[in-house]
Parts: sequence; structure tokens; C-alpha cells
Amino acid sequence: MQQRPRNFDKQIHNEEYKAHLYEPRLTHEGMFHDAYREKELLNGLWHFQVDQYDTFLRSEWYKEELTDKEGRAIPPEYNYDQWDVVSVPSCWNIKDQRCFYYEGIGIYTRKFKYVNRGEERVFIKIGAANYETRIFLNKQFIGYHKGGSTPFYVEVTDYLEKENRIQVVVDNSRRKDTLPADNTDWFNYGGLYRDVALFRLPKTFIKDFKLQLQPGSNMKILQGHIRVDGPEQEGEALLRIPELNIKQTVYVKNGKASIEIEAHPELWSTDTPKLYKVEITYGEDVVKESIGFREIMVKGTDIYLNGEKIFLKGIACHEESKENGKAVTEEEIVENLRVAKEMNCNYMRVAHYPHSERVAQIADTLGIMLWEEIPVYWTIEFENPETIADAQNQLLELIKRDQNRASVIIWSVGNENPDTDARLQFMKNLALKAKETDATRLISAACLVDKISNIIDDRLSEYLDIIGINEYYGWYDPNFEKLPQCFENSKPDKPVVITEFGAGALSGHRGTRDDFFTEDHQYNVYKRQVEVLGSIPYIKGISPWILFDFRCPRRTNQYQKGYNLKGLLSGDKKHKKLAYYVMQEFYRDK
Ligand code: GCB
Repeated sequence: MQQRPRNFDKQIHNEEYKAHLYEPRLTHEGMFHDAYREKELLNGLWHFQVDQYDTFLRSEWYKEELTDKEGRAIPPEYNYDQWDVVSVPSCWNIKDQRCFYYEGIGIYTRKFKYVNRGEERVFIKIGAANYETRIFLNKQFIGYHKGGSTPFYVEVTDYLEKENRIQVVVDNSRRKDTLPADNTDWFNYGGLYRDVALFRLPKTFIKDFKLQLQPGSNMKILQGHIRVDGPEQEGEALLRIPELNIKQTVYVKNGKASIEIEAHPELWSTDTPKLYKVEITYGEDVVKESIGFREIMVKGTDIYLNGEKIFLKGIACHEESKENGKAVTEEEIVENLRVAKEMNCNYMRVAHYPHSERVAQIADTLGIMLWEEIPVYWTIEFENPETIADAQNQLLELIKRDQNRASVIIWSVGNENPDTDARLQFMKNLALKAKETDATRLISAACLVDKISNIIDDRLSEYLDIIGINEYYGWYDPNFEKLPQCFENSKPDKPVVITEFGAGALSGHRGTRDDFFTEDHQYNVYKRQVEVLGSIPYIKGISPWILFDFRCPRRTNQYQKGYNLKGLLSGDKKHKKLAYYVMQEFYRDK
């Protein structure tokens, strides 16, 4: 151990200041079932401060030590209540013009009251914060979370007082070891951009609850599990689905129970997105759910929903709006799904990271199937144990969050990753983990074609149910003839879904079909693409890139100006480009 210099000053010399701020780590294990639980939102105006030098953590501002040991005043370097306020949820890039390109640390703080209602356990949930988050409550560090788009939960029962101060330190610095890593094709928004909520639960509560149609049961068996948390590890739970006349006692032992019930539900489908109210009671706790029952499977190169062959008529979508960045509103989510439906879609690729949990809840009610994805994007540190653990945790957080959503039919473990041995190992493990955790959905990934032999031949395919393929013939690769050739060269034994194709066009910009960035050029690429894709028997779905234009710092020409223009709609979602109608027509006739 290096000796501490005699003039060591903790405030400025201590580079180990963060070492004790990684535990407790908030992971999928700390999640609880909250889909339709009562909650108290801690949204609203929070004080906010950019913290470029990480001084909050370095100087332990959370301790609010404003005097020395003898009680003499120390000059304060902060005053939480004088900081500017921002609304939560939001992205700091949007709410404060000075922060548009800011990447780094931001501190959020507010006060709230708490009145104890007797025997209760209290938790705080953060819907998402990008990317690394530390939570402090009443001068104590209570949890650390990694991952920019999944929810996390921390128990605060023992930290609460009548008047509380919470601080949330969010760091969106791009790094090599994160997911995604430092290089992506979208904007790196920062902040506390989904709801912050407080939950009061009984001493023993239902922590996890899943109920789905058992695959291969002729659509007659509802299967699932319950996990409880708290001192009452043994007892009877009551499961009720009034509309199906189901009232079943389930025995909980060691905090766990399996569910298996024979039933004949009306099946959830895109035409009739039937949802059932499900209720589970255990001791004082009740959880409610709204669940659609459906079976999704593949056989040969076909995809079946409830035993019938389907074609995934889709569109890819980012989580963004011009006005709100990633902190999209309920209305914006509904509007995106509505426009997709109007385009005759029955499916959406929710790329490249988990979007708000409201997306799947709303898609459940509208009858739109979803592909959900974790941000294993392009090149990441496939061999770094910390990155591996982070990816697995994000996957499990996503699965746990949306495990009861009928709309979610595919878990995607990544996008356009280089086919190296390390990547194969990394993604194979994710695919196997997803399957082992959830057998009621299909596993996929958006892969690239082998560019040298022009063939679909990604080694990861072996571990996938559906092979996703991104291809940009007619755009990045102007030799369009290679598209039909590639399909001719390939003999996949599984369904292929074209997870991306596309071309950029500035809304309203017209020209010939040879002029880049005109709607005419984009239209032409779409026309040629669907003509080929529609004729390949093993292609069982398409999700062109992308529903609307989105912010992207890599795109800097005179048309793009910081936007990726491959949208079928403009960035403000007001203008439909010509190519939109190509898809609308193609899907109508498909
Ligand atoms: C891709 C990526 C997507 C990009 C898109 C593009 O293959 O998966 O994230 O935005 O291409 O526009 O280049």
C-alpha cells in the first residue's frame, strides 16, 4: 500500500472516492411486480445541477456537513434549494439548452414528506436513468444501478423520515465498457427520464408473478409462478380470473409457487387483443394484471401465432420525440403505435434498447406484436466480465418487466455485432439465458450478412429462433443485384426477418430517383426492396428502418443536420414521406 502523503487532503487528493459507492447494486433481483400497483409519483420539479467534476461524490455533499468537527462553519459550495429546477421525468439535453450536448454527471434532488401508515415496506422505483445512477436518501448512499433503459428499485423503509431529501446522481458518459458502448447511431440523452415512484407494500408481498399460455399445451394450460418476499414464506395464494371463472388456490412454499391451470381463454391476437383481468392475493398483498394469452412459435421457416402462420408486418422505432428526447409521453407512444397501425403494421421492432414499459402495455391493448431488444449494439467489450454481467442484468430486467405482456413475442439479444469468437460466446449465453428464463417467447438478434460470400451465415443463428437480418442494398451498398443473390445463396432452416433496410430522405425534398436524400430516392429503394423481399419464401417479417427521423450526431450533411433521415415520417412526425405509402400498400396486400 502506498503511504499517504503528509499533506493528504481528502477533498482534492482522494481518487478512491467512489470505491464504496457500487454496493448495494440494484439489479433484476431487487425488482418487484408493480405493473398495476398503486404508487405515489415523485415526478415534478426537482433541483438540478450539472456536476462536471463529480464533486458531489468526491466531496461527499450528500452528507451535508457544513461545519467542522468543532462546529465551526465551512464555506458551502452548493445550495440544493437554490439550484435551477427541471421537471422529472425529462432529458437534460432538452430541458436546458445549455446542456444539449452535455455528457457527464447531473445531480437531481428534491424533498418529500412521508407519513408512516403502520406496518409497511416502502420502495422507490426509478423507471430509467441513463446510464449509471447512484441514489442517496437523507445523507446516506442507498444504491447503485447500471444500464440506461431498464427500471430499478430500492427499499427505503429504514431510511425514511417525516421530511426527506433524495439525491439522484446520473452519469451518461459514453464509455467502452457500457451497453451500448461509446459509438452508436443515436443521440446520447442524459437524465432521469422515466417516472420516479414510491410504493408502499405489506411486510410480506408478491414480488414476482408471471402467467402465460404454456407453449405446446394446445393453448389450454396457463402456466406461471409466484415469488413472495418477507417473513411469510409459506401459505396460500389465491389466483382469480373472473372472466374465465377461475379461482384457484396456489400453495407457496419457501417463498415460491408454480401455477398450472387448465383454461380455455379467448386467445390474444392482433385482430382481437383480448386481455383478462388477473388478480393474485397473498396475505395482505394483492397484485392485479391484465394479461393476454397467446402462443408464439416457429416450425421450419414459419412463425405461428396461436397455431396460424403469420407474417410480421413491421416497422422499427426509436424512443424519441423532438420535444421530449427519450422522455416520451403517453400520447407520443400511442401516436407512434397508431401511425404504425395505419400503415397496416401488426408488429413493431422496438430498437435498440428497452423503451418505456408503457409501450408493451399499450401494444397489448392495440394488438401489435413487439420485438424488444437490449443495447448490445455494434462493438462492445465482449470479453469484459463487467460488460457481460451488465448485459445479462439488463436482459433479465427487461424480461422481468415485460414477462406478462402478450404483445412481446421476441427478445432480441443485440444488433449488428461483428461475428468474432468472443461475440459468439457473449451472445450465445444471452440467447440461452433468455430462453431458459422465458420459454414463451422467441429469441432473435439483428445480424449482418457475410459480406464476402454474400450469404446469410452468422454463427449466432444456431442459438436463435428467428434470424434477423439488417441489409442496406440500394443505400450503403449501391449494388442492388446483391440482394436477390444473397437470398439465392442462402438456405436458412429458420424464419428470417428483415430487421432493417432503408434509405435517407429529407421531408419534402424532391428530385429524381438517383438523387440522394430525396423522397423519390427513398421511395425507389423501398419499391425495389419490397419487390424482392416479398418473393422470398423464408422471409417471414420485415421492419424497415425506421418510423421517424431521429437525432444522431454522426449525421452532418446539409440535409441531415444532426438527424438520421431514414424515417418514413419526419422528425416532428407531421409529414409522411412517399416511402410510407409503399409500406402501407405492401402490408395491405400481404
Ligand atoms: C443500422 C443500425 C441502425 C442505424 C442504421 C443506419 O444498421 O442498426 O442503428 O441507425 O443502420 O441508419 O445506418
